[in-house]
Amino acid sequence: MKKKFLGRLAVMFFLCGLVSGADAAINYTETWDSDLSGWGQNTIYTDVEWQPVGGNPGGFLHTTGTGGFTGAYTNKDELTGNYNFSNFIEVSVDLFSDSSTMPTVIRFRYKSPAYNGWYYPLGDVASSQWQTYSFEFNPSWSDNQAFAAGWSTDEGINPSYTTIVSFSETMSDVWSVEARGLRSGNLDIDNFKISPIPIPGAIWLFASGLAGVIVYRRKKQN
Ligand SMILES: [Ca+2]
Repeated sequence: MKKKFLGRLAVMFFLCGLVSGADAAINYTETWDSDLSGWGQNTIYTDVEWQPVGGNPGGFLHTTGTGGFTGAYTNKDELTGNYNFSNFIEVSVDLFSDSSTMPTVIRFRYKSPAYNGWYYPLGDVASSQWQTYSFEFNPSWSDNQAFAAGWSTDEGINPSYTTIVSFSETMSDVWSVEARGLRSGNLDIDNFKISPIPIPGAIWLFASGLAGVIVYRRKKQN
């Protein structure tokens, strides 16, 4: 009986480990309230300035492009690497285009600057006010699942670019994250957030149920 109890205890500790493991996957949130915070120009024709006020709220990134694109990118540790480990599944960002509407994508490059990676089109960013754009994904999707969810690649548009890398390969080795405006002009960026899978309620229920069983068994023994 004691062996059984210890076995159950081991299972419970294992489950607690799972829960805290999921808990360890944390949100990344960029508010730009003090500086550029590791983000910079996404093309050599883009100018990225940190502005202390006028964001949503506080500081924000003000980008101005003249070469047919604008926006900013980062390859900070928190946003790169294997998304299967970090469990990232959702992106949210506040955008504002102060000239006129700006078609914008969020792009994830694979491995190095030599690869274009995959991007998700957010549509035309509004010119009248800050607006939140968000989308969900699964790092293990097949290419067809990613395409069906609205994702795209530059290679799909121009086959002369570098070798096509699958969506899941890209998400297993992300080199950079970028908010890219698809024409010259202004794109302002604030509150970039990427979130992991929330702790499934079922794990909590199962763990607490198991704890209940153990308590019951112990009482029965006494
Ligand atoms: Ca801000």
